[in-house]
Amino acid sequence: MSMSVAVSRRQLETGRTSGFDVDKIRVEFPILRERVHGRPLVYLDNAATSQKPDAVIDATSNYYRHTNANIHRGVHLLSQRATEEYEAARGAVQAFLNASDPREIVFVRGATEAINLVAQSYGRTHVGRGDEVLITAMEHHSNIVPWQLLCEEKGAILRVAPINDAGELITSEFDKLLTPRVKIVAVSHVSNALGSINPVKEIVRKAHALKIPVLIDGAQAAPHLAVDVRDLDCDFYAFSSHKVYGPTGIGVLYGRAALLEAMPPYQGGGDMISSVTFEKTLYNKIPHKFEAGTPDIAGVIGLGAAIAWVGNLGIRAIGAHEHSLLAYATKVIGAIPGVRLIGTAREKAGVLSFLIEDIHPHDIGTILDQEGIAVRTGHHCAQPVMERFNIPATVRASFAAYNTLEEIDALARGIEKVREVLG
Ligand code: 7TS
Repeated sequence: MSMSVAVSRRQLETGRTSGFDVDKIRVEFPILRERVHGRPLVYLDNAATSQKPDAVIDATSNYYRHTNANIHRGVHLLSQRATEEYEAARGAVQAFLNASDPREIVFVRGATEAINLVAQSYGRTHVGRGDEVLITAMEHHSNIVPWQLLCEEKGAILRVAPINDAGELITSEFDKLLTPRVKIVAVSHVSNALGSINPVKEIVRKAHALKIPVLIDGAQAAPHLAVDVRDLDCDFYAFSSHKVYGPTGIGVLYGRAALLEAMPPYQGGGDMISSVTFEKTLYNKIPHKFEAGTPDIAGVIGLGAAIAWVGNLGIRAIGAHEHSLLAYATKVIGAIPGVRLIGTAREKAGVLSFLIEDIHPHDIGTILDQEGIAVRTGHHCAQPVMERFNIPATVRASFAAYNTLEEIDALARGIEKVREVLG
């Protein structure tokens, strides 16, 4: 019953099908047929998590129906089959990121765990008293707190490169903070609260000139952009399956092989060892050294199916579709009297954050929900971004492959309703 997830890099970028037919795509997502408060669901909370196509739901349930066994340890057929499917998904992720070696793909719980892994394993080895860790002012809490924990433990200093009023990184300020005291740079590829795309390739180039490694938090980029870790030349790249049409509970850390090999394990347990005695334990090879215990096998197989699904359409076609949604939403929503857009960077992906007059975003979200429209309201786990703009929260609409221009019109009507009721 194993489903092939083999997918080439070229296909991932350009797709297998010609023409992007959003109506056909929508049929593949059973949840889009749900009704919410008696209305058709308009799901615009994709930056929080995307919905899942049949291909992913089926891959996960087929694993439990036909394959379920533990991996890397059984001689029996099911275990071998499970191991093959698990490792095939690693190959799919390798193609998705254009990594040169499957050993550079570590399965973790999500972007959050990937960043914690690097902070704890690489960070604790290389960051000492008085050293610095450099991040930006637009990071998600997941790319702030792990570094704060590290800095607190080590007596190191967290430096934060500021952003301008459009929500763009001020690169001249970043450059000033990038000194030999910095032992690692950790920066988001795309901001979840603002949608800004960071010039990550440039950042890597500048950091490498000082021999400083760079971690890219790609949680909001992987669903929208063709990510090429070799072209970016980054040292670490983190993303979550659940934002790329895959299951929850699984994610990826890409790490340059030489770095992963030199790093100590993050967690101890089964599968990450080659031999154990009470005197001395020898660790397994990468990536297994970082995959202690029974992993989320179904999740990994589901992620492989999600990447194959993305490959069918091509990430460039998905990104282009979302870009037209964002452009349309920026024009239509931005033109509504009283609406203030938060995050107007020249380079953006996937996200429209806004406020309406001085109405609290939570109230806006509640009224939109009554209309069947799902958006996120709040600080989006990026409280420093809210502080930068001196606001408590925003309303955030965020887009995926299956969203339509009609759904943006529905959002615009919902906003008019909010203004009628609360304006
Ligand atoms: N980094 C960024 C930029 C994110 O947007 C998120 C999640 C994470 C890291 C953490 O990912 P996780 O899968 O490990 O939780 N962002 C959001 C969001 O914007 N709304 O809900 C989760």
